[in-house]
Amino acid sequence: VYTNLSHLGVPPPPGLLSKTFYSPLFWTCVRAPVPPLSLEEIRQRNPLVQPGGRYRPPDCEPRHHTAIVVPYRNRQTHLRALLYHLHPFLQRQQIHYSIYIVQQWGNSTFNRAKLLNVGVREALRDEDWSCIFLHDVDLLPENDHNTYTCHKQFPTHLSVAMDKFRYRLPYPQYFGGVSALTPDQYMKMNGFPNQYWGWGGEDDDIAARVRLSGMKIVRPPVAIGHYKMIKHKGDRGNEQNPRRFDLLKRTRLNWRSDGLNSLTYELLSKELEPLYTNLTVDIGDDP
Ligand code: UD2
Ligand code: MN
Repeated sequence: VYTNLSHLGVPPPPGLLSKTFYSPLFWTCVRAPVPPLSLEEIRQRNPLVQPGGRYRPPDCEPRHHTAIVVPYRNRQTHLRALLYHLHPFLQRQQIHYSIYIVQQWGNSTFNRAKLLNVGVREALRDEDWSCIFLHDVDLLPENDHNTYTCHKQFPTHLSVAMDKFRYRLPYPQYFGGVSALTPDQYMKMNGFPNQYWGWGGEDDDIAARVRLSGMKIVRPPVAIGHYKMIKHKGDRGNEQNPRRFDLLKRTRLNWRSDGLNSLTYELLSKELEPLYTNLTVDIGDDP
């Protein structure tokens, strides 16, 4: 059912359907990219969030237990925007959750997938999470119907419609941005690759692992999986990885030996900050 919301001054999503008639679910809200608030002000707005960025609905027994794992280095304003939006969003969904920021220590080349492996392993030390979300720091969910829960059988890709890609899936196997797995699904595919240093490729490798381990990717409807990506330039220390195409040719050979079962790192600190659990980790460098 498509509704005309133009009388409310709600703009239609670009590039989708007609200019005047569209589902109200397309945009239940539009995220302001960066909130003008400090971490302390965000904390005050979320009085029920416990140290470590943990929350449990006070008035019911939650059916979902979700760890949010964010690969991170030097993105302070994006982190504030994420926390500002995500905490109220998850509380409205009545989820028992915790937010983990996995911070790569030092100046070595950034390695998103390895940081995600570390985050999953450390999160599972804390709790028996029923679902793990892998979440870019710069993506803000725009539709409350996009529930942060897992599919029983298959890994989920959530960020199917981003403003960055004009609210469309850029290509069918695309798995970047925000995804979710149960611990069982994660183990079944031997986690994520550890060998992708620098930008790119690791998301396609993860998508390939899903298929190679006998699973498939499920997605919410385009109307639901709406995200804003905060505009940014490439980071220093995360330059395009020229080896990504060669690595991707070998996923089929490598996925069983490179991943969760070959993961090594040193956890330098774990702090329960008011709005998130901060894991600072030495994951080594591009050999
Ligand atoms: C795309 C994918 C992303 C990943 C990446 C390739 C989207 C929306 N996302 O993101 O999932 O596959 O391509 O590696 O298409 N980060 C830091 N500090 C850094 C560098 C990276 O915190 O110095 C983290 C942060 O959480 C960021 C994520 O890594 O969101 C991905 O890096 P990006 O945002 O620079 O890459 P982008 O937007 O092309
Ligand atoms: Mn980004």
